[in-house]
Amino acid sequence: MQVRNFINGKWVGASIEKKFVSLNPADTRQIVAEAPLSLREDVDRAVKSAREAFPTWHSLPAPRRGEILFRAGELLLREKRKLGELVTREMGKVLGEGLGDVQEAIDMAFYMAGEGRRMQGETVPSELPDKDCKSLREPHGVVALITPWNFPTAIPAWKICAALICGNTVVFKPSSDTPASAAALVQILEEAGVPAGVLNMVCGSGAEVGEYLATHEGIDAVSFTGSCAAGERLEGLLGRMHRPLATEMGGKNAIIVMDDAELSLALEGVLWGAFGTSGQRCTAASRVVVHEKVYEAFTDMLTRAAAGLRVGDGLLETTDMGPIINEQQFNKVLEYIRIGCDEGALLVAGGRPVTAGDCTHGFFIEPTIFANVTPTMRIAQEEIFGPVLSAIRCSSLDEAIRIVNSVPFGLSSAIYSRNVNSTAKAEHDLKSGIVYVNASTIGAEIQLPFGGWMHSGSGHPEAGGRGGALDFYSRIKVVYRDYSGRLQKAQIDR
Ligand code: UN1
Repeated sequence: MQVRNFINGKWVGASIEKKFVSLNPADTRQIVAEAPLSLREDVDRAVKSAREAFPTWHSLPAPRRGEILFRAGELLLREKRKLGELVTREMGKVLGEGLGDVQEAIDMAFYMAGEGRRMQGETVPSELPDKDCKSLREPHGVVALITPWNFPTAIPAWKICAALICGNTVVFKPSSDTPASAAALVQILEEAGVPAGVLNMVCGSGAEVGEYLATHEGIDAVSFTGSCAAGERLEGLLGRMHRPLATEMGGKNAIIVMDDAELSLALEGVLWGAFGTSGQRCTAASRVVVHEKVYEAFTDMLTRAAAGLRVGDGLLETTDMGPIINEQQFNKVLEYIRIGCDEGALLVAGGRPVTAGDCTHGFFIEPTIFANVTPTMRIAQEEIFGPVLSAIRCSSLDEAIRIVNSVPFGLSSAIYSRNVNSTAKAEHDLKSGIVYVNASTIGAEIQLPFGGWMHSGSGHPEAGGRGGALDFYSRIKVVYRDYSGRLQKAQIDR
């Protein structure tokens, strides 16, 4: 597939002929797409096109913008199978998850379409007579959206749908690992009737075009999901420019398993959290903190179950876990497995690349579990973003919560327990943007805000719900209307 940039309603090449390739991580002999390696001039063109389209898009009533998103939802639904297969071929996650990725985009399109008829501000009473007080939502203008490869349809859709319904125009830079999935989403929005210039896409490297786009003078707000290093750099740069920025970065999510947990349920949850998407979710569980009374039994159960997971091409029905996205991540995960061994953790499952049979040409790693991990080891503190789980022992709920909270990240956490008081305490004391009770750390739904605390994000949650995406993609204007015909002084005339 040949991917092109999408600027001012046209699919165009970059200003130079240079391309990069997107490979199937399950079989790197297969090229999924070639995409343009854009230059700064291409970003300039995309920003200009978005700026010019802004006034008309802004003045289109939000319910009408919603109708376009609704059509996009219908088209995504129609193309779900094809798009899901593309996600699996390009990113590697198993087909069920590839389809789930598209389902999140469908849900978001329909949800944001409905927001076009709500888009609430507030109306409150004034302390003075003959005076109205209200707040309105206004778009920022042109927003830059920079997205990762792990949810190649869902995360771009979260951002694009929310930005558009609020009346912004968009310049979108997808991950270089997943340009084909990104282009397929943009094509659907084009077909749904998003006018020329309202949504633009520029492919290329983060270093060359990502930062240039985020700091471009024609951009009014930026949303970034990706690595901590890149996100923190943007936080520094954009902070100085007073430019609104939402960052969604790393995680070191943990699941607590108490001695009164239903262990078979916890087992399924931990496996799904740790090895779903090959551990390549910001919300993946990379630590399990287990009460000492069930520690041996539970880690044995986990070890046996992990060894039974079938690794392979995500398009095959027999596959439980797909590959790692690319060689760099593959080497990083293997490096962390070496670090875990060197730190003295006990490798009880996996730990090696999978190269046999159909896996010869892909980036496959066995589902890996370390036991006897202590909370301060690097494998228990740093984000790995792969199928590596650390099992840590604890002797009480308080200790478990302390361990979970001992990392600089705070995206998602979970507790398995049948004691209502324990789960209530965990819900209250766990320091993360999302807490799951008797459910895994993954599976956030789009109608609520999604975002992390501390190093996981800048505290502007995205996705949906009040306090989520609408608050980020719009800015508030407060209007006081005095119809008394005389000077009234707030706080004084009372
Ligand atoms: C991410 O990994 O960045 O909660 C997003 C989940 C998904 C979204 C994950 N709905 O796992």
